Amino acid sequence: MIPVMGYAGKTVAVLGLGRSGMAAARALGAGGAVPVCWDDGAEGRARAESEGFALRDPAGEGAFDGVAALIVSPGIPHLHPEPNAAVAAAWEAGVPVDNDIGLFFRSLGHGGWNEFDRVPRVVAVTGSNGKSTTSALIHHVAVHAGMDSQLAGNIGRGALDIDPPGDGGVVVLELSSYQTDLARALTPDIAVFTNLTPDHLDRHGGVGGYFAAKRRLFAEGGPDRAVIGVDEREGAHLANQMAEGVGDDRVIRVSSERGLSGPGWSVSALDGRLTEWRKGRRIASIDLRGMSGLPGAHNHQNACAAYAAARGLGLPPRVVEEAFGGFEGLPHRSQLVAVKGGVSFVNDSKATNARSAARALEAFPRVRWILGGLGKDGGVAGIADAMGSVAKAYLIGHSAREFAVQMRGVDTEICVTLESAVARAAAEAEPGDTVLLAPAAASFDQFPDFEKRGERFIELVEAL
Ligand code: UMA
Ligand code: ADP
Repeated sequence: MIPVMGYAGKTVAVLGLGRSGMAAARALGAGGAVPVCWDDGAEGRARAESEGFALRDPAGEGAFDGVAALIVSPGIPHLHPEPNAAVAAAWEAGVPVDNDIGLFFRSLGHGGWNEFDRVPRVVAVTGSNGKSTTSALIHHVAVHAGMDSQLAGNIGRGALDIDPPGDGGVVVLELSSYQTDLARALTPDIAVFTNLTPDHLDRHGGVGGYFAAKRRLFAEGGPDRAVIGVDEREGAHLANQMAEGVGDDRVIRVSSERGLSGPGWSVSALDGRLTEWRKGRRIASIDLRGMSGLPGAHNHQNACAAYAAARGLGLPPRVVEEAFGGFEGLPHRSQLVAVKGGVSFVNDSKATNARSAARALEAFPRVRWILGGLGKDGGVAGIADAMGSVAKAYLIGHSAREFAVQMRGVDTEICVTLESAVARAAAEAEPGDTVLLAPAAASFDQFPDFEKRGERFIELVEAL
């Protein structure tokens, strides 16, 4: 755990008692602060009480008297669509609002760092898609290279939960827009922006607010190295603003759509061949096509970003290449579950928005596509161009009919449940086909979360 600095002897309110809130309460306590906790759900409150934390309803009369800060969990709205009542009360009382990521950055560089030969470094990864894969890949490469690396943040483990990094240690943090929007300190050594497509727009008041939240990672003086995906205009704009001039290699530009070169620093992968250019010279290249843990152009983009971050950490190209070869991918992201009778079954349950599902479709030549759930704004209408590989679509969940109407020219069948969709797709699949779960929708209408949806898919495939 990273003890929180700067609040010793002070009372700090913690709102939300899930993974990040509980980690924050413990870390505040370890740093000598007095956390007073609240969760709008009884389960969260019981969790805090069982660990001996005091409860205080922040919406109550005088709740912020003597309180130094309010720490808010990422899942709790702090601005849009409506601020949580406790956040609005903190504004009224003039109490600073922060989150566990802000606490992490303000607390990390203390302790015995003066004695270290090599100061620990933080790599922070944000973007709309590919954050978890890119973060996990950077961590995997760092571990392979013998570095003492820890992985945390939006990937499931609270940032304050990690062990204090030692001499030469590395922390890889995956950060969502909810986290970067609110943190009062954001000072990574290497910041990575994978890409930008609309998501979570209700929480950010539209795409402008969403981009503004993500780009906060690159503000405040800027990181030592900025790794930026430039395939969308937001990334191209950000890279341009971060660089002092054409040869400024504090910015590493990344693309999976075109080959980059020139006087700056870039990493691109056209048709699966990753190439690094720096100061007008080609430095290295890696063939990504045979790497089973990194299938498809979207994973080549992730590989480029991870490669650039690893180079920013000072690792040689051949060490990164070796590590890539041993990367098995993450569960629920282009995960090969089984090959039966020449048919591949792939679990991409994490494809919860249309753009990520489109990328998954493009990674396979002939697809029997299982999709549906709780669709997002616009459904799948915007990704018609990516449906060329679809032999047939099997629709499930709340959005099944809406999606079917949007898929003109594609053979569709409303299956309603995942069970029926897997059975139908398996029965109709021919050798060479891929049965792909890439829902383009959230899971909450039929499953507790995307992980349970993916696990059920695996069970059904195994039972075939
Ligand atoms: N709660 C309230 N009031 C509200 C809403 C929620 O009190 O109005 C309480 C709930 O009752 C619950 C707690 O807040 O007890 C949950 O907080 P949370 O939703 O922030 O969840 P945590 O368990 O703290 O997990 C969070 C991240 N969750 C979200 O951002 C939604 C986790 O990312 C992250 O791994 C974890 O912190 C540790 O850093 C998950 C996620 O789904 C993987 N992220 C989203 C995504 O990837 O799309 C952004
Ligand atoms: P995130 O953490 O940003 O949600 P993940 O690495 O968990 O990203 O991948 C989520 C889904 O997004 C994957 O299942 C895959 O379908 C898709 N995906 C992964 N990387 C990319 C990328 N670079 N661009 C677009 N889609 C991607």
